[in-house]
Amino acid sequence: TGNQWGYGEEDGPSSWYKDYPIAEGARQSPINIAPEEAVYDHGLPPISLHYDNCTSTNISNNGHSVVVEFDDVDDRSVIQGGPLENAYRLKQFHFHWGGKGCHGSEHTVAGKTYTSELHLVHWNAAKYSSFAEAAVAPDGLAVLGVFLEIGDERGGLNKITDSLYMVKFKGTVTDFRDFNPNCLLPSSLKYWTYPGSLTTPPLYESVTWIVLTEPICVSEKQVGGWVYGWVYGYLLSDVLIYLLPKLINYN
Ligand code: GRE
Ligand code: ZN
Repeated sequence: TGNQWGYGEEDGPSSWYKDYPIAEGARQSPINIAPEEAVYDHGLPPISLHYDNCTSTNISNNGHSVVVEFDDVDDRSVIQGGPLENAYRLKQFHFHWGGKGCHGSEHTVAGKTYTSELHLVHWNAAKYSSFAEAAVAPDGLAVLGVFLEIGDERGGLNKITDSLYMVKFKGTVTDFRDFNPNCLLPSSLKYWTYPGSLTTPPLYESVTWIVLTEPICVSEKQVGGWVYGWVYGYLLSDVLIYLLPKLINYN
């Protein structure tokens, strides 16, 4: 089966261990976060984010998600503080979302799923020389997780949804400049943190998870256009079918 993983009945998470035995490892993500069981650590500093306005480069459809990539040749866009020993560089962000009537978050909080989950992926460039090298190291990656729930429109998300028609097909890429992910963050940076893994194959156990406790709101209309063809956060076909009224003309 090689790299033919997915989220269907045959190729979904419960069969990933066949090609990726680490799926049965000891620090796999996602997890259910039990706030009552979380221990408050007074020694943990706040999370500090420095995102530059000019490091985003492109948006693409990799067949599993929509990904926005960043120029990571220097420390212009970084996360630091919290459990991290040094600054980690922003490499990309992507979303996990659901289908009609299904929630798409990967982490759950006291058993609750959210509509969608944003992952901002950073790597430890102070210690490793490339993203690929960091991705296999226990302290290589730091992923900031943000829950999305339905509520008021989130202006910052429109620049992304307005670009989805350009990446309708798996493997398509288009320019995406001057996007500052600050516009996708809640006002509070209170977080839960734990050592975990990538949530998709190759499932490397290299991620320090920093999951924000406060979700952001997005409107039904903003997220509604994303769901067709996707179930439980999983792309079923190679085609991202995008049906927001304002984009119907493009399809
Ligand atoms: C993913 O593919 O969903 C992923 C990454 C990197 C870090 C975390 C994560 O590609 O969930
Ligand atoms: Zn992810």
